[in-house]
Amino acid sequence: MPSAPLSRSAQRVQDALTALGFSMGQVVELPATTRTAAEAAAAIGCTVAQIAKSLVFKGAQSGAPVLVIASGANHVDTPLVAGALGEPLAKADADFVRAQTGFVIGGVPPVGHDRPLRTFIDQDLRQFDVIWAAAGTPNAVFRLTPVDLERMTGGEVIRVT
Ligand code: 5CA
Repeated sequence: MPSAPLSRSAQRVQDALTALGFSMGQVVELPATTRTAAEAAAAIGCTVAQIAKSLVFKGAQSGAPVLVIASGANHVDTPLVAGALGEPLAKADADFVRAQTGFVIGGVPPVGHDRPLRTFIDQDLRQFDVIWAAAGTPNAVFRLTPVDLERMTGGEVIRVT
């Protein structure tokens, strides 16, 4: 069965992946919600830990956005990220996330943002052969490897938990 065209935000992520040379990364839009890591894991049929969740924070002093891509099983310890960043982290609200990335919470992808974001990657994701990340909407995901994720984002791999 031919697949339906991707929604605009999901296509934007697909285009970013293609432009970055990750042509094997195929964005899929699922009938079920993938808004949270648990929902995404259930819809995909993988473990929650294999979901690369994209969390946006704000540098408390600079006000700059910070992207933390963490294993869905981990609760991010913000002081650990702050240590790597060099300033404390403040919470980002939904409007900040949308304004800084161009995507809504639950669909924030690791790449394809309006502008580059300082990015940190949870080292725990390295244990998996395959992981899944959000692709622009709360129904869209794509499959990748931890090495792909590190290469496409240029993110710094750190302990987050
Ligand atoms: N699509 C899935 C994974 S493929 C996804 O995006 N999951 S997530 O965990 O990366 O995105 C949801 C995250 O958004 C939550 O873990 C939470 O950190 C954040 N979030 C949810 N609601 C809010 C809110 N009101 N303000 C700020 N952040 C929020």
